[in-house]
Amino acid sequence: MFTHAITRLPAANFADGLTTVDLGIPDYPKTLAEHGRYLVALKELGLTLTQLPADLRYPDSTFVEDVAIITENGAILTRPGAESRAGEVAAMKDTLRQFYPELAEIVAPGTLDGGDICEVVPVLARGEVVPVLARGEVVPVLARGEVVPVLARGEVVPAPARGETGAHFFIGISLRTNEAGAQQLADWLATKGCTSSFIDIRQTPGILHLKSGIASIGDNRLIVIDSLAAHPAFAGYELIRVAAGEEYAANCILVNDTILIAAGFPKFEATLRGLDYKLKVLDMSEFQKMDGGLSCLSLRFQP
Ligand code: CIR
Repeated sequence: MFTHAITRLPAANFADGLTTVDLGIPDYPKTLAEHGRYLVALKELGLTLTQLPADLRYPDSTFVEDVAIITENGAILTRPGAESRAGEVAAMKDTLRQFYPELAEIVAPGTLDGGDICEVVPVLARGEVVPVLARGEVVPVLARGEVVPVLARGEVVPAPARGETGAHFFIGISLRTNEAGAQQLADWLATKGCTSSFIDIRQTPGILHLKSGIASIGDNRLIVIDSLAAHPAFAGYELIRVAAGEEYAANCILVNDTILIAAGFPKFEATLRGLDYKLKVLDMSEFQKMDGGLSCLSLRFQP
């Protein structure tokens, strides 16, 4: 359950940020309008927002996801892989300290962008009672990245051992996140009782970050683009494939009981509707022009 989110207003020079796509120059008023609707969506889902002011020094700074990772047991500041984004961490440090006085940091020579980090949403949260299921008497619970144990309905999901959350993280190694950064994060996660696996996307065409191509939506399901579907780390999950031509839609986010998806991807939307998910569909055209997606625009957490 998320109760808070940190966001940052797009700066007037948003169009001067980095991009690898050729979709035109973002329109600033339209960017602000799309961002505003994103904020409204988060508020409607019950989140309290901390909105950082726009910062003209950093045209990409609205993509706050890249500068910190927040887990159930603490937060860590990243060291962004793009030189032009390095200075974005300072403002996030000041903000996050209010929630997490002990902040860890990725240090040189490691680089890491939050867009490369995907936390697997467990099927059921710890302490929840296994519900009556339509499909049978048992439910698999994700623990440490594996589907164990199988609990009968009415049982309570076991509490983790001291210091453990049992959460699993996929860590993308990309043109932004190097092996040293990935290893630092994996080591830090291990101190929090979390597990991780590395997904090398350096040879995967068309995606900047790991989460440009996958998303975790709970229910033991992963959204995945075709070129990542065969990765052994994803075996054991039910894969929801994104149709060719709709790859951008893979970057969606589960916020409490609702999935936020980008507008304009009808096959993907129909797939999720067919699976009975509650959806909010948001126009993301201007952010797509700058390689940004729904996950990039906020850090969502429960302090
Ligand atoms: C960049 O290239 O860094 C930005 N223009 C886009 C960052 C998108 N962030 C994300 O996917 N987490």
